[in-house]
Order: sequence, then structure tokens, then C-alpha cells
Amino acid sequence: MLTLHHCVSARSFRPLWMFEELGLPYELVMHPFPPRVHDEAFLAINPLGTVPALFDGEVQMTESAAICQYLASRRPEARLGVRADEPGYADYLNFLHFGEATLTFPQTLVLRYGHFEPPERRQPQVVEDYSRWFLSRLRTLEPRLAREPFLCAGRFTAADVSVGYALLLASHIGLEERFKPAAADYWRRLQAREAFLRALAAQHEAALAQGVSPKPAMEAGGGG
Ligand SMILES: N[C@@H](CCC(=O)N[C@@H](CS)C(=O)NCC(=O)O)C(=O)O
Repeated sequence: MLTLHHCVSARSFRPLWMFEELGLPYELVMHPFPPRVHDEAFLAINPLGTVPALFDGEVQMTESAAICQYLASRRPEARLGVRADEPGYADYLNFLHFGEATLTFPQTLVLRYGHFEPPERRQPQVVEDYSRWFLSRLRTLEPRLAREPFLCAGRFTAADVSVGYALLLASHIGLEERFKPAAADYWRRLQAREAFLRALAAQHEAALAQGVSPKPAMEAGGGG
């Protein structure tokens, strides 16, 4: 059984979305954000204190983009991965990692210094600088997304889940209004996917059932 430790709309949304795209059975364990602050026992589950934490038998993983790649390989027939002998392979790896390293990292600074730090430690300049960092890197996708419905290989892949999560996070922190047209259309296409909607519903229901707030931490406020 696949077990995913998850906080509402955190990076662990990537594996959750992949489960739904692939139709894999899974167990979702919800935590309030940030888990290391609310539950010291979480450090025994993941010494990093972060989500996602994925368990699959003996397998333990903590990097959301790597987990997407791993899950895609569990059901190769679904073609959410790109094989090394397919033409889109290099793009696939590139965008899988671009979603986390280039598009999510700057947003964590926006979140920290715009939402999570106490008011006296907030840094509006950091928030604006790293918002622009994120938006300027997102803009590099415009020509590709104006040409193609998805990032690579002529189909929806785990790379779209990786980048799509960065767009979900951006929508939670007020950056969506600053998307350029092709990125805005792409984001609309991703949100219309049934698996994306099922993943949103699954985290909502699991949060309520497990006594965790169903609101994303960046909208509800909070520390960490
Ligand atoms: N590179 C990791 C980052 C994991 C990460 O930082 N997760 C955040 C949630 S989006 C977290 O758990 N933060 C809580 C904390 O830092 O205490 C990934 O892609 O999964």
C-alpha cells in the first residue's frame, strides 16, 4: 500500500495528484502545517520534518518531483513518464525538476516573508523580488505553452504535475493574476482535469475526517 503524509496544498499535492491520474490505491495521512511544529513525532516519520513523505513497502521518499517519476514508473502503460528512448525525454526530466527547483523555490521565500513570519520579521522587498523571480522564470514557458497544450512529449506527463503544483501554489499566494496568457490558459487546462479535481476533493475530505483544517496554511495563516 502507498502511504502519503500530506498537508493541504503543500508539495505533497504532487504525489496525490499522480495517484489520482494513475488510479493507484493509496492511504492519505493528513498533518497540520508545518508538521514538525504541530507534531514532534513527525520527525520519526521524516527526519527532514517536511511533506511529502511517501512509504511504499520498504521504499521511503521525501522529494515530490522524484516521487512523481517513481509513481509514473509504477504504471508505465499510463504514459505519465517519458521513456529514455522517446524524443521528449530530456524535456521531461528538465521540466520535472524545473517545477520544483526553479518555480517552487522562489515562492517559498514569498510565503515565508509574506505570510508565515510574524509581522515584525516580514520583508515586503523579499516578497516582491522573489515574486518577480518566479514570474520571470514562468514567462520562459510562454512560447512553448502557446504552441503545445502540455510541456513535453505531446501529452500530459508527470512534468505537468510538477509545474502544475507550482501554479497551484502561485494561485494561493496571489500571483495568478500576473500569469501571462499562455501560462494562464495552461493553468486552466490543468485545473479542468478530473484527476486534479479528485485530488482536491480527496485532501478536503481526508482533512475533515482526520480533524485537520481543510484550508491551505498560506490562506489560513500560521507559522513555520
Ligand atoms: N524539495 C522538497 C521540499 C519539501 C518541503 O519543503 N515541503 C514543505 C511543504 S510545501 C514542508 O514540509 N515544509 C515544512 C517545514 O519546512 O517545516 C520537495 O519537493 O518535496
